[in-house]
Amino acid sequence: MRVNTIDKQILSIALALVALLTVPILISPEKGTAVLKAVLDTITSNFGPLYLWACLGIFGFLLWLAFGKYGKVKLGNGDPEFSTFSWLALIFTAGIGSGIMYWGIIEWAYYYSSPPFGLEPSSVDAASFAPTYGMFHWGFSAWAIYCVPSIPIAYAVYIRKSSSYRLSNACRGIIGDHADGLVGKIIDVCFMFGLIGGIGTSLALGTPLLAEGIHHFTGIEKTLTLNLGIVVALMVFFSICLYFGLKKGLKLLSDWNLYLYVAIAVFIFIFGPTAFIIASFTDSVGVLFQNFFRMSLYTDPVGKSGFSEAWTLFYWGWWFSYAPFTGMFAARISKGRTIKGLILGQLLGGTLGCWLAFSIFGNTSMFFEMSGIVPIVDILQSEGAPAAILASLNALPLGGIVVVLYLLVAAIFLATTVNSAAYTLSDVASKNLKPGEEPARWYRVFWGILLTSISIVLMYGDGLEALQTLSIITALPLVFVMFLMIGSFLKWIRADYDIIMQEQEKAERAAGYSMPGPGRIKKKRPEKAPVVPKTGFEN
Ligand code: NM2
Repeated sequence: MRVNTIDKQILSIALALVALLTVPILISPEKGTAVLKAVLDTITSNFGPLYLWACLGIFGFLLWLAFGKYGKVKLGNGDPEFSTFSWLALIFTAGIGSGIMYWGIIEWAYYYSSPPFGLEPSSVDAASFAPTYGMFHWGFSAWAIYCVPSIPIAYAVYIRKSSSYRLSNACRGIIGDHADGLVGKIIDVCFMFGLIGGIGTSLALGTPLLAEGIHHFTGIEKTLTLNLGIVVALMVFFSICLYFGLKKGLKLLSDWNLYLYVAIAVFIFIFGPTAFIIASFTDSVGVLFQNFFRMSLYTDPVGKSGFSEAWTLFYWGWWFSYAPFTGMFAARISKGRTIKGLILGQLLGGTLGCWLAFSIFGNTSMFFEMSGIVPIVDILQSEGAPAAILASLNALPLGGIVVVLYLLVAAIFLATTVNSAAYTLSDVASKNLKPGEEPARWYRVFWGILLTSISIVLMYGDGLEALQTLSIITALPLVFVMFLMIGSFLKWIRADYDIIMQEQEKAERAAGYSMPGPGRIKKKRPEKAPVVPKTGFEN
């Protein structure tokens, strides 16, 4: 067993934090959840607005960056490694797990029955905000949270020529050599803590959905044992993949999963309530743009409905918890793209992918409720979200097949996300790895098991509330780390900008054509341009 590459310091701090979160629930689910709830209340009452400002601020910052002079900076020489389409697909599948299969269908129903802004439950106004809020929580400002870490990380690696994709390394502009010391370790632990919380949330939501499916087809009771069985089955699957490093197989699986996801969406769009989907989507876009700032900064300080804490803070926490992980991944696959391309690609591509789910799946389910075909809200309140999700799908033409495929996509989304998270965690909690060397196999499997075990504890606790708590808690340190990364990046780019542009222009002149990739710099065509350069947009 290879143990000399394990970073014991990082590992023990991360394990201690995990224990702090889970042991109280294990000892006493009620008291444990109450302790977490108390921590949550402290965070939301003191830092709630910070999460909202951070998300909006990050979104504004990215727009400024993309459309300002720094947007032209190319991260690394040469053409992008992947076509824009594959690049977007990779970013989407890394950052989106089974969560979208869950919330995409049912989120509207929560907002419809308990709407924001003091609206009447189940009213027409509530119905216009219901699908809009889902699109907001999975829209462009949310994707801004995902996108922001990718820029300093890519900058550190491709321009500052560092070999590490770690978060601590991307903060080096501000913290200097402390990145290699205790401060760096603390930052990396924050990253791990966040990812554990984010993945725990995805697993603890995805598992009951799969359990509902199994119950639906086999009649097996939905007990904790069934949930455990599913998590263990997933664990065995991850362990095999992680142990054998089945990267190619996993990539293929996740590609096909995305195609299947799109195919189901297209099927529902055509054979479902097409006119309603289009009308409701159109309405929601209008409502969202009209109310974007209202929704972004809604705290309800007097009414104290708790809407923002239960939803927007939960979501921003969840996005923040995942963001450094997806940022690291996006940085790895974005060499050769401009900052503008990286930003617009992630904001637009990611939003489009999520809106596809919310507008097609969510509006279909909403249509069934509104036209009295399936009482979705009643099912949600009496039997829970997974039952309401399956009831929506079942009401479609070929409902049985749609349910099976849907659950398959959810399971694979979950599996591929947990798998790569376990891989990344084992990498960050290692040291002295030679370039190209991978963490020990058993260590990868260990992280996979740890992640899944946490979700078991969470399911044992107090359901949705515990999850909402976990993501918000684990995200808090990351909000500060993100600011550190942005500061570091700005310091670097201010210092490097003139030299980068000179070199970029030199390279362009030598190549004799304008830069390829999204957001390419529009330059006059060279007089003679016999060969059309590859742009990366071909497929
Ligand atoms: N986010 C995108 O399960 C999932 O879809 C993971 C969830 C952070 C809301 C990501």
